[in-house]
Amino acid sequence: MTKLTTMLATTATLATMAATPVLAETWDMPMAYSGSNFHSVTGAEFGECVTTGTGGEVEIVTHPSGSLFKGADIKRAIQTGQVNIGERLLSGHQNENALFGYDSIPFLATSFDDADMLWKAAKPSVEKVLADQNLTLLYAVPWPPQGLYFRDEVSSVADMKGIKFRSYNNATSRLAELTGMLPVTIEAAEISQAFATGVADSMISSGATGYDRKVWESLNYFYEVDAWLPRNYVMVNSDAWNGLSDANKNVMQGCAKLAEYAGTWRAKEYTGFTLQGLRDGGMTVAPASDTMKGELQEIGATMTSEWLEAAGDDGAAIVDAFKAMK
Ligand code: PCA
Repeated sequence: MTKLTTMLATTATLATMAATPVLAETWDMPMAYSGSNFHSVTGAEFGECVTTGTGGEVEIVTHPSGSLFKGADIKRAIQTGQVNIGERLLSGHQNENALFGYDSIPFLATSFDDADMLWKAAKPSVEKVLADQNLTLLYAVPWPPQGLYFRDEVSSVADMKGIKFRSYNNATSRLAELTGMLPVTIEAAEISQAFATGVADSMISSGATGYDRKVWESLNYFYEVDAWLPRNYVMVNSDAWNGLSDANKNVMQGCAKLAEYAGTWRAKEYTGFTLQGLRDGGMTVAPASDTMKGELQEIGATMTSEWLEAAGDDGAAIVDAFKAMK
């Protein structure tokens, strides 16, 4: 070959190499809540951001409504590498580690701003616990404030006695016990059915979840108690994370920041919108009576001391750091 043809051949080989795509990976992302829920919408946008940003090297495909794994199974699926990424309400794992329940302490952080400060205070400890479980945290988005749903009117804790209560974590089960109700744990994806069939007649949750699940078909009252604002967390299996190129890690972290911002904004917008949706569906939406509020505050104080006892020094440090920020 002449010098020129050798050069041309080499250039052609290099061009082919450059055009050969790096092997693309598909990451399935299980999510527990319905596709129309704002967390799921945010997750889908996050997935598109990563897919585009990595030039298709990492394609994220979301699976909402608990269709790939149910809420309770998502964390384990990520930990064990059955999937590389997923979203979960971390307080659902409070029985594993009390720290996971830091965002469900009644009346500690009752507004978006306070919940944000509490998250800043808790984040380093939560990230450490997750890292020990082979999980890397990407982003977290709050739910709107938690209020009480009932089929029938309730004006004091005495009225709650014996009512079947749908719970979604330890804190909600404990709240039921302390108010004399009967807790039954049910995933959000299944609550419409549970209320329609009388398996449960009440719950604590956001206006958003009641709206998504059209609970006005069965329940009639929503009392705004603003008990806490729990979060959903998007986590990655740490082995999968470590296997990414630095460039792709940067893309994912950038997309995660955008998702956290957009998701939080949506949660705020959705608060008023969904409460109006409950009203339009025929429900009475109102603040709790002063008696009920006072009684719930007392129960909240009991639950706070129980949590502090379970969460030890790390828990106390989170609450102290939060109070120092306020
Ligand atoms: N909705 C979720 C958790 C908190 C919320 O507002 C649920 O009810 O399962």
